[in-house]
Amino acid sequence: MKITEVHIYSHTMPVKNGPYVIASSKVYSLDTTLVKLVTDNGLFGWGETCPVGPTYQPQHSRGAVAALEEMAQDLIGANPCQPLLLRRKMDSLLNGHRYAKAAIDIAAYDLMGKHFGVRVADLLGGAVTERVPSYYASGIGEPDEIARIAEERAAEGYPRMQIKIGGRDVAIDIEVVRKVWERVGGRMRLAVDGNRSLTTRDTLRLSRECLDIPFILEQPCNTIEEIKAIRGQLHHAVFLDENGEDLNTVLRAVGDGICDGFGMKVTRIGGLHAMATFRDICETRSMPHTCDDAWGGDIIAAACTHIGATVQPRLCEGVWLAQPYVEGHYDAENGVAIVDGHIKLPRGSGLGVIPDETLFGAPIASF
Ligand code: 0XW
Ligand code: MG
Repeated sequence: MKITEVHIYSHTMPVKNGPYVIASSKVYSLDTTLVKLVTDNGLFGWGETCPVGPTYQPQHSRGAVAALEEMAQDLIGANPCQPLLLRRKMDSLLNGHRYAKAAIDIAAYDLMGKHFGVRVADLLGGAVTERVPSYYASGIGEPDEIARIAEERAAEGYPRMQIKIGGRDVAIDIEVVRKVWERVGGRMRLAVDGNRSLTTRDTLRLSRECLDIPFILEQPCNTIEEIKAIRGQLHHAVFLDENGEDLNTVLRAVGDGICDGFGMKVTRIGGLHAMATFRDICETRSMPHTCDDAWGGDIIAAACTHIGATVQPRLCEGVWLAQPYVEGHYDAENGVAIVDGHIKLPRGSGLGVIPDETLFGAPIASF
């Protein structure tokens, strides 16, 4: 099987009940980039990448389009059933830009699954569950409001909630965490995510003043060095998210004992092929982790769910989807959704999602 056509689409997704506010971004609408690969046997596969605005990570939507345009012509003729060789080919065409390469990688997995008549989760090693746990990310808000949201999500069946903090007096963040714990303590596992915004001083205070509350502290400070400096004084387990930029950084963090787990993004690490390697590194060292992306529609949602379904349940911190913040689906029948805090693994071959491409308009570039 050979790639004969590459089409790139851009699609705007307004944030439902927006803006979505985290310490590093405030977003009202996101531009997602979709890729359709067509092969010589008449199959097609879809990929997607959608940074949550330009300041969450050093990635942005127009960067994704430019990187894909840089590589696309030279991907004609490549075999999508060889994701390792495809990655090496992309690395020979463009340095870095894993988040753009991820869209090609995801489309290749979709194609491979369709070609062999199996689900992407099978290609990634096999699903251990048909119902993947999700988690809810709150956005930054006032203590009573976030506690109310937590109560609702616990009642819905979410096993975990991520409380966003940062960008203000840490005393308010401490109050948020306390109020959430008072309302839902024990009913949901909690993560407290600073999205790189806290000083080491405020991180230490938060951990010290919430000594009695069991949460994991996600990406509190901007750099690995800051986190490393205070790690020994913290009372909470620490997960890296934004700092987990590539497999080499993951190896460093695991090897040096810098963290206790990861919030991981499929596109940041380079796609499903790299994500499977990440999952196996984490399993080797019993490191819990999420399988998320920063944002995206049904294609990203399906990719995250397929890899999430292959993670050992004791290490699976959940699959986050933007779906609660997005109106509608690309695929009206098989769209990926969170129900009772969990996500059903799509049934069809490949990703199991076939987008209605009329939603995306004409491709912005075709090769
Ligand atoms: C909650 N997320 C998975 C989605 C947002 O884009 C940010 C991210 C995180 O954990 O930082
Ligand atoms: Mg995070």
